[in-house]
Amino acid sequence: MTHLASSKFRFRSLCLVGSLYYFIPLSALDRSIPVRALTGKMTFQWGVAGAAYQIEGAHDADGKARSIWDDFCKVPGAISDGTSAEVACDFYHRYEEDIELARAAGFKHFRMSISWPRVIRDDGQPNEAGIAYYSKVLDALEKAGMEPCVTLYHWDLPSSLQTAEMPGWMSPQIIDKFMAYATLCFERFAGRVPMWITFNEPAVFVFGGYQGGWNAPGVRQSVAEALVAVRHVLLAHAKVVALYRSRFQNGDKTKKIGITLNTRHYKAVDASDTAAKGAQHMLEDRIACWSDPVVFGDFPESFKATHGGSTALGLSKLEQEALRGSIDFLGINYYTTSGIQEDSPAGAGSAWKVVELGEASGASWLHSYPQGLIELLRWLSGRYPGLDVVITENGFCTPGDDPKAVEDDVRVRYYQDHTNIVKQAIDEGLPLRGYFAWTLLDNFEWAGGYEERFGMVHVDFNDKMLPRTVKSSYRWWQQFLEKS
Ligand code: PNW
Repeated sequence: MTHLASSKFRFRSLCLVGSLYYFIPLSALDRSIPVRALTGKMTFQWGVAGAAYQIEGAHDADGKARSIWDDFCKVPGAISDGTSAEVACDFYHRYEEDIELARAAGFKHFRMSISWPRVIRDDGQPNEAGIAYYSKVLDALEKAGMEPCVTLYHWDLPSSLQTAEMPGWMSPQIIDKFMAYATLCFERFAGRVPMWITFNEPAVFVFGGYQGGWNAPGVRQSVAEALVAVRHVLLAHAKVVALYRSRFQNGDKTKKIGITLNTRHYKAVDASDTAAKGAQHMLEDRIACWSDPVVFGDFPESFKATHGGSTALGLSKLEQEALRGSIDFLGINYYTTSGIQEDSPAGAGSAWKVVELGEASGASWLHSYPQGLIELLRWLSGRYPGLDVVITENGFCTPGDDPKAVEDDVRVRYYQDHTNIVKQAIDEGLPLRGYFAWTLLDNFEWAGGYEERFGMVHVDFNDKMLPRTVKSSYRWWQQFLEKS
């Protein structure tokens, strides 16, 4: 295994780097800003989620331009099993049968992403063939009675925007590029898409792509440098939401736009003050650093203090105004929880460490800890009263070579436990509006290649025909959704 090979694992373990934080006092945030709860009356959404790059394949079909992930897969050691997503599940050619699988499971909502380099050519002109493909996918969803939730950016930046002159999300020019791309998507698809997500997991593609280098484009630099990309992502989000609201949403409460964050709960596992403060610190450092700006218009004080003096985090009044209230719902991807435990050198009383909780999976970072989900939802609702939350991903990983791949009882149990928590959260009155399972098909798991399976449908990647076989978890969903 080369240095980059365990990239995904290293991202997750980076979360542990510096786990011996010292408590930084919090200063009060402005909680007076009303959040826009647009979805209050909607029925609960049960859906299944996926992302273009992980399933589509057809990497150069019909005029598709290259993406930074196409390039990254060519870097020796970047992907743990040396594979790529050139073919993946070939969803591009098989979307009809796969959408039928999702429909037959009983899902009424389908989260997908648009591949930017598929719909815009490197010369900036629309790629009509790529646009036609998404149009057909939306038609198929409509026919199947499923409502689309579309993510604009699930990590596959066009390679032409990641060059020496134009370093991707590090460049301020990316904001206008993203606006042009979003404008095209809204113009072509907004009439058929009631739910949009600007970004999927900005923390992962910013810190994985522009700091640790374990995600595309594989740039390694300091956290302080990567904060410039954090800033650009947030400003691009605000601009695109303003565009959507003024030209496409027009006050229609059935249309929504939000952002999706990678979350985990950070739970104090002893009664010490240190653990409680450590957990709060991590929740702000990893989650509120994105959600505070899009709700309140600024970063948490603790985050600013951690990165003391970073000019990238200084937002002007205008920028704060643009960001404040710039989501109709908060998307959270929830998979796991980390425990926070006091770890004091004798007498110091202020250091803590991260410990693992729950049942292990086929991915080192993912331990099943369902209780953490409701605790995180409570924390969010305390910090952002009335803000609608949608779980945009939740799922479990089994190893690529698992001999019991199709009888995936562990995944059944994971879904059972987490949907129980979802029901409990609804009963408790938490503003949880939807849940999307990750994911329909086994697929290309980024730097983990095909060694990690998250699907409720097995795909045999060793067979050229890529046969699909439903797993026990798929049948479990079928029964569950029939009753819901
Ligand atoms: C998500 N964590 O990433 C992505 O949105 C998907 O594309 C991916 O396939 C899925 O999870 C499974 O890995 C995550 O550290 C990254 O808790 C990090 C975490 C969770 C999810």
